[in-house]
Amino acid sequence: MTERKMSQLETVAREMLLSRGVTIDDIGELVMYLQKKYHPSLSMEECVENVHRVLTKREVQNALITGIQLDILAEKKMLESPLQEIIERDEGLYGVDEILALSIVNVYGSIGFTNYGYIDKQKPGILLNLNDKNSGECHTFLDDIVGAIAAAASSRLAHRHQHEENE
Ligand SMILES: [Ca+2]
Repeated sequence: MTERKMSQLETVAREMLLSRGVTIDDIGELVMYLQKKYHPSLSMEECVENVHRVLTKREVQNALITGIQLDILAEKKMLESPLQEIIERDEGLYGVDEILALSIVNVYGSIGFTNYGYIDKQKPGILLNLNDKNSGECHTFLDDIVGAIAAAASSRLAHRHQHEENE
């Protein structure tokens, strides 16, 4: 990645992501999972580069710091009822975690939405760990955000490949 000055918001968002056990490589692997069937020669480096690019977007950073903060507060049992119980139990009908993640999904066009739906059903790699309900951790928001970042990075990658083919 070329040198550039990272905003404080981006630095914090990246630190929060790491502190919750999710690396850029973990998300890169999800991108590989989504895209390898379309681009057989795809490298892990290219997947990771696209994840880095997604993380430079302000709407992505905002979703990250908001979602992770709510997960942490739920883990510490610091939210008020009934939100505490809803987030702690990851109640299926809540849906705000998915809505927050949608602000990320379409940053690079609508195929992000298809990728997001697919990866949310399959739950490969890090998404399986984040969905482990016996871990004592709460990742009600983070699992959707991570899936959405991977979906957006996949869209970005697919768009760029399309441009290369048309040239
Ligand atoms: Ca969730």
